[in-house]
Amino acid sequence: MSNYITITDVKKHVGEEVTIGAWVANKSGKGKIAFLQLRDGTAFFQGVAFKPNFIEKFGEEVGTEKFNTIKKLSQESSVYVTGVVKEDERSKFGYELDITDIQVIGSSEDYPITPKEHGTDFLMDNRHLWLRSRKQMAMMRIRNAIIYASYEFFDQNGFVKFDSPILSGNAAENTTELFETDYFGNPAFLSQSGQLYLEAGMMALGRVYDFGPVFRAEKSKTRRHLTEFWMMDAEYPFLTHDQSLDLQEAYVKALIQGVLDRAPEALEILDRDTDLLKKYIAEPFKRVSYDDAIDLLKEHADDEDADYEPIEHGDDFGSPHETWISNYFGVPTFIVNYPASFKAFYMKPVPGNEERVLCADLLAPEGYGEIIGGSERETDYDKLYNKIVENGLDPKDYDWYLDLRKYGTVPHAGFGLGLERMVTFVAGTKHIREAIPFPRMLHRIKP
Ligand code: AMO
Repeated sequence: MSNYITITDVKKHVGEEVTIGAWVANKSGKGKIAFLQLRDGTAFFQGVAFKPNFIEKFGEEVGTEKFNTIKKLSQESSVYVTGVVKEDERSKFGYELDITDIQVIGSSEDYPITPKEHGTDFLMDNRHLWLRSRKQMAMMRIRNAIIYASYEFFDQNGFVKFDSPILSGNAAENTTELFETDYFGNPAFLSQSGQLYLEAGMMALGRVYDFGPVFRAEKSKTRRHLTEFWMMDAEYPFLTHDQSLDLQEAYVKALIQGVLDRAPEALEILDRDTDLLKKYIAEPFKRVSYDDAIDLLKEHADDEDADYEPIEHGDDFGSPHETWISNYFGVPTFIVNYPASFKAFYMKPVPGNEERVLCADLLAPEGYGEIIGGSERETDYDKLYNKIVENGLDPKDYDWYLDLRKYGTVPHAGFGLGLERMVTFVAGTKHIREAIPFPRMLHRIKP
């Protein structure tokens, strides 16, 4: 077999005979000619087989047999295909393969996902195969580019990766959304966020971050919720709340830039408006207080595009409120200083106003909803202890976390970004289920 290469590398081999391991995404042609749409994960590429060339090379009998093998290839068969790389201005990819030989690796009979339209449930049931489609591959490439950019950003900004556990003896966020499991006869919980452990890491190493799967037993059946998702969590000492928002803004911009740099083809496949993405990088994010946002919503309640329920100070936002606010500003928008009543116990109150906390949710524009939740943390032992009790939690479960306020407490803040929300936003897709290889949702745990 000749030189084995991947499809993206064909440009380095123009005029040479190469072999590519690939799947047949589609096939067409008639009579003496066959076209194969080849896919190997790196790119799509067309191969052309011409019967007379096979007969010339292999003789009538073997040449005809090989050509017929190509004609009979069914969708998603795997093959080693050999051919000469040619430049081809007509194809979008710019190259084509003049096929000179074929070897079938694995056949594929009655592949369920055909080029025709399928319903979402059907595609989700076949997620293990749906992942091979052009759009789904593009989603995974965007996800990969965001992960890469995240590691790069944290590394360049002095952060140390600090892995927090998944099995935990206490809740990090909200006890109603915990997945409980049996840990040798005692209850244990799947992590909802690595934050509390990161705070311990921060006191050892300064700036720290983690990136891992988290679990929320939320019974929400929305296009923004998963029960298992991946979170990038960061924690840092000695930054003010505003400086913390500056850092988050720089981080989100770096993630968007990372996708523009590393996955431009994926954005093109998904038909994403990259001018908008560039605008989010170029313009400052908006910062608005929770109370001002409520005033704004009340003021615009009768507008034609105000597709939301009436809202009062003290109420939490629903998705329609978030969508309206972010559309109103047209750039990612931080809503700061929410009421303490519906936020987590560890947040520090706004100085002089115990009812509001130093937190911020970052709302993505275009209706993609919240992508980051973050806050400055309570640093005082007694206040934190009381908040734990007020929230109906058992201080004994948090003794180690309270210790962090006993031994050299420092001002600190942090945030968590939901990877799949970010992927959905950057990719410009409607539903979060396409942003993760195998989504876990209220009614789906298979495949
Ligand atoms: P929070 O609960 O706001 O904050 O979560 C952080 C981010 O995680 C994402 N997210 C989700 N994504 C998909 N499905 C869900 N069910 C889901 N729930 C949340 C969102 C959200 O902004 N400990 C804090 C972070 C911190 O302060 O460090 C926390 O977990 O993008």
